[in-house]
Amino acid sequence: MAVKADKIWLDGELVDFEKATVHVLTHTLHYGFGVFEGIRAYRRADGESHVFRLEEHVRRLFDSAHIIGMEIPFSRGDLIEACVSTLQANGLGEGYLRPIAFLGSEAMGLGALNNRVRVAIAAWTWGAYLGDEGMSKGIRCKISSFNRLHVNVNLAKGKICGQYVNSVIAKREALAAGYDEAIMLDVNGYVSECTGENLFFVRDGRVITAPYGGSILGGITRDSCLQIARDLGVVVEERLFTRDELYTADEIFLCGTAAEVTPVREVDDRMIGPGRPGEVTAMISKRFFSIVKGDEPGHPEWRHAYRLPG
Ligand code: PPE
Repeated sequence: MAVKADKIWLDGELVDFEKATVHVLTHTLHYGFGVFEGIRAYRRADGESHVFRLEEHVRRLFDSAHIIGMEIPFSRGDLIEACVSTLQANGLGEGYLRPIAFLGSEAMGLGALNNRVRVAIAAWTWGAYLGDEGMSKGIRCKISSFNRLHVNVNLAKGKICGQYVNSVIAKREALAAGYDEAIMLDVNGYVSECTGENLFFVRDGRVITAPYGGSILGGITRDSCLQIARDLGVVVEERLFTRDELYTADEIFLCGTAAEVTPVREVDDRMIGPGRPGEVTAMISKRFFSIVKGDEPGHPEWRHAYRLPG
């Protein structure tokens, strides 16, 4: 994903894109001690722009920082405002926001207790994360040879920079083998999530996903899909399951801020259902997109409206 924008918010002010640079001795570049978020803004059918579940994303950023013992030198309110200002400064009525909190370059070495905590927020336009064709026809997944790390190794409820090495190697392995995405098992062999998405499957009309308490990121889109499924009267289960349940699923879909709701048509070269997006997936996806982009009146609490200047 090539990124270009006019302005980036850095440590409290909007600076030119080219000037938002850091030193090569930035602590987080070496050790991964930092936290980040991915947030989408959408324009609805009536022209209203909104940031999807902005408060929850900013809350998770602060939770992630708290989990690793990092103190962000701004309030939640400051960063909510900063996210909106970044979209506005770039003239983006919709787009993707990437806030990140990281340690500065004052000292190297693991402790570096006095390094300054810095915060940046970038925004850019990001289309279908797993491709337009993947979105309409479904993607092909492979069970990764890499496990999701144990919950006492990865602090799974945090969106922590260094933890993403596990995701990146799994994603690269899957892409190199000709698949679109990797499905990761936990250390006990149960399905946890994908490299940057939570996973759901459907069997006999029920929607099943891994429990929040496992080695998964507590996805905000996951929570939205669970709520949408319940709104639609679909039975949902949060429970452990194994890869063979995926092979025999009627439908599978992935969800995340970047991936939105993306159907899966194949796992480990086995066709899922009839090999195209299923009915329940379509229902949930339709409702999701009509909340974020259409005119669905439900869940106004998920939308943080904003205006572009002028
Ligand atoms: N699991 C992981 C590991 C993950 O990174 C994400 C988001 C999710 C689940 C879904 O969470 P949520 O966005 O709250 O529904 N992944 C972000 C990073 C994508 C990237 O390539 O960078 C995202 O979707 O923004």
